[in-house]
Amino acid sequence: MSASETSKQGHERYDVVVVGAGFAGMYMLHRLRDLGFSVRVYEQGGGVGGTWYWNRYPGARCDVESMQYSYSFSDDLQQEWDWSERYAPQPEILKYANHVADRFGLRVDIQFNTRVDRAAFDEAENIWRVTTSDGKTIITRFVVLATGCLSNARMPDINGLESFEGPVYHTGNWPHEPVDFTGLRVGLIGTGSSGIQSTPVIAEQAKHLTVFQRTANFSIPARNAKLTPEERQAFREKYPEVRHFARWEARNGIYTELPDRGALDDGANERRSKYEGRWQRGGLTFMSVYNDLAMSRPANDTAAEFVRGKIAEIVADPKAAALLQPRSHPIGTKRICIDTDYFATFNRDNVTLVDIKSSPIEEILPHGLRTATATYELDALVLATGFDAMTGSVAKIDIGGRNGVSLNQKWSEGPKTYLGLMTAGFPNLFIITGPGSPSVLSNMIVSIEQHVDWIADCLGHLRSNGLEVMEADTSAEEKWVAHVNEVAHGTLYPQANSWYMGANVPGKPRIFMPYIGGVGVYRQICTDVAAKGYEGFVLTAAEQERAAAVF
Ligand code: N01
Repeated sequence: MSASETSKQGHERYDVVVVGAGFAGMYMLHRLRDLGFSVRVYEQGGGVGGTWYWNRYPGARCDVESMQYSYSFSDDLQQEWDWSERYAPQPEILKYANHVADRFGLRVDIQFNTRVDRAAFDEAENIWRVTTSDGKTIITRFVVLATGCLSNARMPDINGLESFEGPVYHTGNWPHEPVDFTGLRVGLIGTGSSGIQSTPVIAEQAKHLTVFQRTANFSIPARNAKLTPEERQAFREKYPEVRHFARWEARNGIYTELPDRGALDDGANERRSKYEGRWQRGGLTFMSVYNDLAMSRPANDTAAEFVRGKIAEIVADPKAAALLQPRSHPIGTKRICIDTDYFATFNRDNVTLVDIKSSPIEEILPHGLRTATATYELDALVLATGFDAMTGSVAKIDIGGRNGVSLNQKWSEGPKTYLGLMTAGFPNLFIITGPGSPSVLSNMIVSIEQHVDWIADCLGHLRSNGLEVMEADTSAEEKWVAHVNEVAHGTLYPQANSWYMGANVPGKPRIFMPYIGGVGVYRQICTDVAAKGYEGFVLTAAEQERAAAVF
């Protein structure tokens, strides 16, 4: 257990406060404790697991294969844990998170059911004062925000929502008790990953399911299956290669073959057969069949057209098929969805697709919903309407930096960071997988481990060199923000109204938030920055008389 101290005013005092006990917060705690820092983690949920603690909706699974969506920091851990399926269901991922917490004795340093409401930097003392929902003020030298990118569920702004008399569920904040839709007429709003995963499962149970679609989305079959002991073993044996590849070679942190050509380098038959192969294989690697799908519209169109053709083959009703064919954005520029029988679900007699683009929802009624052209009787509502992504959970904390400037003020025109790790004016405040880092464009655990290791090494460096304050340099930050922007605008991504762009939240600045340069390139940049004495950061020595008491 980490040692903590108590200040003269009676406040608990730690070297590091970590906000959030998801995969990032847990590993951060583990690393820092091993280095001998005193650490306290505050978690608003009642358990570990972060996004996997909250997102319990029917059909919730990870879209990265389970053998890869797992920690790599402990070989014992990756050798001993048995994933049951190619894509682990949410309860199994949560079980894994709990196993990690127990195996590494993490719980003792995590305070659950406690929100961090405020963090204010004291410039005179070079400390942070952190205020929690249980009314305490904690003093700490460093704060690490491990608050997650998709953890602030967004309620849609629809007239009359509060008047609905049946149960209303948000996929991102699902009850812990079982939800039974048997015999009910269910309305589901939203057709992103969450809506696409939950639709087939709810359709199996509900008397009738009406899916209200504003924007059609591209989705690839998961081809989920049980993992055999032989498959698991084969994967375990090649873990060194898999993990190395995921960290350094793959742009998105996922082990797969690297494409050696663009889509138009193959003739139509060859191209179709490659897309077919990936479609049959299933999963996110559909997008890495060619190396230019994210860059060239003509190349991208070939993949998009292939998927639209598949939808037309699967969905029996031509009108429904046409509505389900995405045409608003290039494929992959919104997070591609991975499904099990999503499109086929619209062939069921108890499922109706309603286009709310041409006929928007006007209001929710006590027992249903009215669009511009029809009224639907409903007993339960499912909102799969997404998140205030990447910045939403950070924005909920009142964070005050130098000169009394709040982080929300600083980021009012969009998040600005140096390497996604720190933001100028907020010393000793680190962000894990923040805006400006590959984050949500990657296998999150690969990016989480890279950030945690970098931050842990960095705090070790500060301690061994008697350094008290670390801060992003404003001009390094400006250059990085410009670089992130430039790289994004060299791709097709900004063409979509995606949550990557903040476009799903009215009033949110339109900025492409994650760094799209690839996890390997980014890792090298971070490694080089550290090797050059944390170039682009300002590091300040502890005052002589305080130096001994810093840690
Ligand atoms: O959210 P989304 P999500 N009226 O923002 C619609 C990860 N994830 O929870 O596109 C009507 O993608 C909105 O319509 P539109 C993954 O990274 C991963 O599904 O704005 N509709 C859209 O259809 C994913 O990308 C996994 O026109 C409204 C939907 O709601 C991210 O989380 C599983 C509306 C929101 O889609 C977010 O996915 C789940 C309104 N007022 C999530 N407001 C896996 O690992 C919003 N919509 C598999």
